[in-house]
Amino acid sequence: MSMAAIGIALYKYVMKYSPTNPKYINRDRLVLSNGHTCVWQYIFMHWTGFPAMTFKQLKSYHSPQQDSICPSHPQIQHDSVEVTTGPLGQGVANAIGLAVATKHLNALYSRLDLDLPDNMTWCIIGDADLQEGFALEAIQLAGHWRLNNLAVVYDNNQVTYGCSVDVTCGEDINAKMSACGWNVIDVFDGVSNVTALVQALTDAQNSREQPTFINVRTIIGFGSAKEGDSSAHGGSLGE
Ligand SMILES: Cc1ncc(C[n+]2csc(CCOP(=O)(O)OP(=O)(O)O)c2C)c(N)n1
Repeated sequence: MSMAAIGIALYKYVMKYSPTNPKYINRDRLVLSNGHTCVWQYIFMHWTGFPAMTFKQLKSYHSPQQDSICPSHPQIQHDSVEVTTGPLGQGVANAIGLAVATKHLNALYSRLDLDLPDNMTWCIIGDADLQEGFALEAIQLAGHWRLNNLAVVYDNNQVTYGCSVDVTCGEDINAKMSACGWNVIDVFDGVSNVTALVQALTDAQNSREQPTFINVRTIIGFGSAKEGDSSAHGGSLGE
């Protein structure tokens, strides 16, 4: 719910993808490192017309239904899921790997004077992805190698599983990302300002020299009775 506006900005205005030809080679890659929010991805797959993602399938989310394509973390065998995620931080490292692979292919094709592939890799993360050491190792490599075909979109709701972030973490994350060589963009109203989000995503696409970190301030459980509270993380929302 806190990422709904991010989804509209990405899926409606910026990301390059095809619901009817989901594996075409020059598509953008989307990696949901905070894989526990996969119902967000499933809903956008439904709205944008991925044929298999019917409303009936959406209702199978998190269920033991044998033919469900909506498991409680995204799995690569389903269309439009590029990477299976779940262990926090791992999607960040995988996304950086995808961006490296794209750069490598682009370098090979440049011998034929082709600037292809030229797709973006978008990686969505939550607070806890930034608390995993190996994500930070990959982040420093991405900055060092100037992977400008990569954007990390940070769902900064300052709430994790069971407590708020300030209990364990008080760093200046923007300064840290800048120090790692990233282009840093702030979006202060990430729950409703789609225009600002589209602008930030477009700026990331246009970055010439650096990967981009978009620090989006959001509110967990936005619109529900549990808005802003860590109980919105995984429990039922109630009435
Ligand atoms: C390496 C690892 N440790 C623990 C977990 C269990 N876990 C799932 S979600 C979560 C907290 C996520 O917090 P945040 O990234 O802020 O997401 P939000 O609550 O905002 O959705 C934890 C600890 C995990 N998935 N991976």
